[in-house]
Amino acid sequence: MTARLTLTTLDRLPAAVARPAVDPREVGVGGVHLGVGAFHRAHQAVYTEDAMAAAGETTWGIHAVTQRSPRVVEQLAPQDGLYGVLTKGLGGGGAPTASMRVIGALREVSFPGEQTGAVLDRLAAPTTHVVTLTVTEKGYRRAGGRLDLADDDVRADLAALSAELRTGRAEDAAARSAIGMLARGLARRALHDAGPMTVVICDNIVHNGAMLEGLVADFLTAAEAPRAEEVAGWVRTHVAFPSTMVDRIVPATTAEHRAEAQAITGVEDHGLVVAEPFTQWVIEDRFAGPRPAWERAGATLTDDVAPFEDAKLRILNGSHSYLAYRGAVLGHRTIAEAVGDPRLLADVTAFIDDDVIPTLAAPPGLDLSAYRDSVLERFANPATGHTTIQVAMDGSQKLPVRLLGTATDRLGGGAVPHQVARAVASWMVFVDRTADGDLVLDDPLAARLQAAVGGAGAAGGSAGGSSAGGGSVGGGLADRLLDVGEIFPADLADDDAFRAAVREQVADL
Ligand code: CS2
Repeated sequence: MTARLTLTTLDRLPAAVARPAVDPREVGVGGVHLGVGAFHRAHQAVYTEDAMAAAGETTWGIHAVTQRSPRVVEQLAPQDGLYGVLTKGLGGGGAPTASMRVIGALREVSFPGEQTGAVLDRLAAPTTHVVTLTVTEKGYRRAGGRLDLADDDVRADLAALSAELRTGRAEDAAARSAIGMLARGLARRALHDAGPMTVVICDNIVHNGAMLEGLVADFLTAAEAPRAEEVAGWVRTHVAFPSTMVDRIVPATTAEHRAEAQAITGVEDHGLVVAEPFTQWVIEDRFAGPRPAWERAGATLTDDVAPFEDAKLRILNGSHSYLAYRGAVLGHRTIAEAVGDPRLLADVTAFIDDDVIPTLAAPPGLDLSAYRDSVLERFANPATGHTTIQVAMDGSQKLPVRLLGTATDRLGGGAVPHQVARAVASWMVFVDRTADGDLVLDDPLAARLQAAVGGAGAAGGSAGGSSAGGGSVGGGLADRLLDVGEIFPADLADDDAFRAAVREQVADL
């Protein structure tokens, strides 16, 4: 029976395995994270651990909250919160490399259900100074850029907050949304006047800090209780919401990854995450109170995140989605295989050069063409095994951030964004193929999209996809998906030049 990674077995690991930078036994909780998926464990938690080591601090341990299921708690709690990061790179000559380090920064792990009270108390504790979030684009429960007050989970969290504000007594009903957990925690902090807090959003969303601040304000404004405005005022003056750009490719962990890690460590690690060597974190230098010395762990603090954010979301993430959809339809299982396809490499390079870079202001010291090359080189790393279908998830949430802003800017500059149109068409053809059942559409709008595609199909057979769709057939698919208002803003969907370009590209694909 193979031993499991725990504080006990930690000291027996082979020398090749890097131990936690700070002894987890010495670390106290100073932060909360909402959405403890693989990306958090491979990114912010690593920065936080290294920041503690660099600054000789032990007060930035993380209370990590999973969102959707208790699975991560079941993985980490029996391991004293410990997990490994398996870094998969390419050495000289292209030979794959692998290194293992164990992270000890997660000191508490909880699932909102019966542990909501513990999370809210952590958010309200004077010793907690930062909250980070990675709940994915769809996790913020937005509709039209604002908080979706018709969302059942949001309404349930609002009812819980209203009850606490009315009675002044802790209301620990299970949190049903990340935004609800956050807003309820900040409200409890306000009621106890527990000191300033900085909320650091780490999701791929444009101007993410301001977006989240607006959602919290929407939530508190919607609370039906006498003290709601007092709490909203406290949050406005005591809580900062800096924007950030986060970057590290973190594929889903597979059984092969776990076997590879166990061969290195000699222990079972149910919380293992896998990542590329590259990592970057750019944070707006706007904090309400104390924070980990993240810059001493390699993060960049800046007054203006926007150029970094725009370049990353539009060049890296836009290309990622483009390769994912084209690649999946053409049978490429991984991003590395997709970018290794000369047709797709030519398309994605033209996308970046012709349509994306003209819309960007280069961040200080960054050459955008060199950045393009570095991104495509990272995509070509086969060692991570990052799959096209993983990147293809949640397209309805990702397209506006990664592709449509570029299209709007290009049109505003008087150009027809044919390359962006081809990327959007690639997504449409992918959606069409999922309606056939040979590809999986994992998207919060899946039913809406497949109904639209089915309608397109009814309008004239298989519309797009691998078929040799003619203009009218491809046009049916393009028209019906462009009319999905939750994705395509009216000014873009109604732009005749853009619609024609997308129809043309769907027919061509
Ligand atoms: C990817 C991102 O799955 C996806 O949508 O594009 O997770 C990407 O790997 C990260 O943003 C890289 O920093």
